[in-house]
Amino acid sequence: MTQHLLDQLRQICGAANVLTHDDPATDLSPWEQDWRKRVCGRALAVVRPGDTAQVAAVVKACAAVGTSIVPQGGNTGLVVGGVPNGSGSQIVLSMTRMNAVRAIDPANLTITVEAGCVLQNLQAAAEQAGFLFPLSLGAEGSCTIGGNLGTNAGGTQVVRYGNTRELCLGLEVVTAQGEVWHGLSGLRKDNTGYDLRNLMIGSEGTLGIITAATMKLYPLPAAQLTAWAAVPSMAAAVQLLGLAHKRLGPGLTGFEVMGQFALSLVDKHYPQLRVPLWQETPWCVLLENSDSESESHAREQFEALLEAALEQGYASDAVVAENLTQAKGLWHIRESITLAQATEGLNIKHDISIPVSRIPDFVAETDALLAREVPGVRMVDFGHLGDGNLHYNVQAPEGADGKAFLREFEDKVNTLVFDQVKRFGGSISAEHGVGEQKVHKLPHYKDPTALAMMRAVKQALDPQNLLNPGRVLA
Ligand code: FAD
Ligand code: 2HG
Ligand code: ZN
Repeated sequence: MTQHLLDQLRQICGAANVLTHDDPATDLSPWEQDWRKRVCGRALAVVRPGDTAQVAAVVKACAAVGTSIVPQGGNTGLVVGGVPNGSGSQIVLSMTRMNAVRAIDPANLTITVEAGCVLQNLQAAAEQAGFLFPLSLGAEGSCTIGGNLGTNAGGTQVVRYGNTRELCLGLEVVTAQGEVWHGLSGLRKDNTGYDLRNLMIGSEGTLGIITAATMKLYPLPAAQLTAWAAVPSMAAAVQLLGLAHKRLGPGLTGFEVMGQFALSLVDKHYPQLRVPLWQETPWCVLLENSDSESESHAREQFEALLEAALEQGYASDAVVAENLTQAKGLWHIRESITLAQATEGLNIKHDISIPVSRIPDFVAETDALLAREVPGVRMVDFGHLGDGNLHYNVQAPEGADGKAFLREFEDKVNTLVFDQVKRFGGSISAEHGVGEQKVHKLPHYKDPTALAMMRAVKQALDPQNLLNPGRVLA
């Protein structure tokens, strides 16, 4: 039966696009190993369709024999959602061959792309046409728009433009039955029933396979300035955020916070990046001001904001990048924290959200709790403060064995942090999703009625449990 399925898949996609372990020269680990190297699954085959009709035919062939499918884009996900389990019986449906830009509609301010389009290529296509596609994250050189939609990715521009969901106007989706939903409308208003688009977004490949999307475009700003500020406390960072909202309005397009230990890791592993100000302050903040008028207008506004912040004690020092190269350098430091942390060793990641106003108390209380319960633990705190979204990450004590630390403490740390998140009215995942990593935690923290509705939706759309089983819902 397996051989028959593989033959069918080869007929649909071409033999070169169905990779299996039978060929000893083919290494499937790039599709089987997750980015964080937490899990290495085993696939029956990696299938690489070239168009939507092929995706639909693959799903029909798999559904006929009950073979489950793991959709995969750039495989940069951080919660074990896009790699196969260890059974050797799942198909990885790699979308990266479907990477075309199908259309740009300048008057409608939209771009329609296939799901496997790499985010950076989508940004470049928009820019070439004279527009901004604002979704931006550290993995943009390899993550795909299909994966961004699958996870409802956030990134560093959410404070102004919203998550991937807010940037999407239409989807083309292959259902679990292998039917195609043609939903690439590009409409900003459509009240003809249930919002299936938003249901698919963030469903992590468990409800349908996204094959293409129509995304919003924005005018390119006339100027974009970046500043780096040293702030004396998390409370001061929150006050600085309020001031930036007030002074810059919609010009505030980025507001990131970075703790001293997180920056010390960048300094340790990438000294050539020259992290500014970190040694003299517990927190640094990265701000971005996008201006539709001119660079001089942006600079004037930005410098006035920073002066006021210094006067009011919300910042103790600050620098504004002089040019684009300097600005890129500052953003590169911020985006290097994940890699620096990985180089330091295995760690526990959190992508929590809390109302911004409560973050200073959350951090103070939870830091103290963890220090008490897990002696020597090192906190790698950073993230999208403008969205109330923190990467409240936990590194093993200096010199400890990472694997042993995870074995002993991962569940305990997660429970301590998630209980605190619940107490503070937050969410246990604001960005990376549930995947396999949080699937057993979700029932403890999600409203039970919401969870029951999620199960009913899954049962209705994918009754055979073919699409990414064991992810999001156990
Ligand atoms: P994959 O990892 O391949 O898949 C992710 C999930 O989406 C899986 O569940 C998969 O089944 C599903 N999926 C993939 N393609 C499809 C499709 N076509 N249809 C349906 N489901 C699909 N995330 C953020 O939100 N913000 C950040 O700032 C951020 N920064 C990152 C920085 C680094 C260095 C790294 C390594 C990761 C970062 N991430 C961030 C996480 C990751 O990049 C995002 O989750 C991204 O959206 C995943 O895209 P991908 O194409 O790699 O998807
Ligand atoms: C980021 O904001 C990503 O850089 C990754 O969401 C966060 O490494 C992390 O924990
Ligand atoms: Zn993030």
